[in-house]
Amino acid sequence: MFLDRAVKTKKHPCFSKSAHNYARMHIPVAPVCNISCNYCNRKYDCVNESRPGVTSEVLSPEEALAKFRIVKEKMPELSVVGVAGPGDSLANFPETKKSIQLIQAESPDMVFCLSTNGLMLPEYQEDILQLGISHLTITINAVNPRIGAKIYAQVNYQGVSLSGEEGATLLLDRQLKGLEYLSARGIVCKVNILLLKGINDSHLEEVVQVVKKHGAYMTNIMPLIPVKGTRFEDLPLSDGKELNNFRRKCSVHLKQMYHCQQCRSDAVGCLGRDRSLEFSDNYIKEREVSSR
Ligand code: CLF
Ligand code: SF4
Repeated sequence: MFLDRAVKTKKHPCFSKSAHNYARMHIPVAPVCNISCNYCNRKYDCVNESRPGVTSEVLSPEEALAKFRIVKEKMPELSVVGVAGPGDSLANFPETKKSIQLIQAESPDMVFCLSTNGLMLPEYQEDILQLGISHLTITINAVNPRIGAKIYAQVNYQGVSLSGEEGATLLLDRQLKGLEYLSARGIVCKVNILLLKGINDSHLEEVVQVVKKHGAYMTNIMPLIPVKGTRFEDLPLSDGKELNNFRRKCSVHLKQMYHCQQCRSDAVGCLGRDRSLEFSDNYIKEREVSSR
């Protein structure tokens, strides 16, 4: 099993920089979210894995399968199918699961990948293993609930809404439990960390060290792109140099990602060569009309 994952990692452009000629496809089947991050505006895609200000279409599992067929036919280099929003993949688990099952039945050779805030990981960890998902991204911005309380306005779990340190403690506990459980069983886990200046910037190394202890394969420190109308809209920006300095500092502890594109939740193509618009619903409809 672990060998199989190593082979798949070589075909995953986010986890292996040398896999840059392979393409990934996001299926936007997960519109709902179960937490409230202070940098998020739910009019758009989940900022934890996406460029803010982008709104992606939402597809049903059957529509995702239909789109997959079109993309696969036109893009032989397609190797990864991922669910990265536009909300949280596990807050919409029935849709996420069904989409993966439908695509897997046709193309068992695909690498399947999920991105999540991690709140529901312990609930779904067995399903994740059984579904044959090999790669997982969890966003963990803090490993200290005092810092987490500044980042998460609300954590909604089993019908109860928690805030402050109580919410941040619950979220962290479940993120780390899921990370540890799945890493120990061979799932290749990346941890995304948003660099929030004045909030978690002096805490990044600690986050990296703790997630490493719980089995993370690599971390991806991402710049925050502030979104209007959110509590963090006025946080200072980080330039590329500062960001890479943080990454280099943390690389002493764990492998770092330097090539993240902060893609949309309906991204299609190789990293840096996005072709999502070409496969968007509107574009396909327009092409059908003009060919009549
Ligand atoms: Fe998508 Fe994320 Fe899987 Fe990649 S993206 S769910 S791990 S297949 Fe990749 Fe895009 Fe960066 Fe994400 S470049 S935002 S790290
Ligand atoms: Fe927004 Fe993503 Fe945070 Fe949910 S997890 S509140 S979608 S940034």
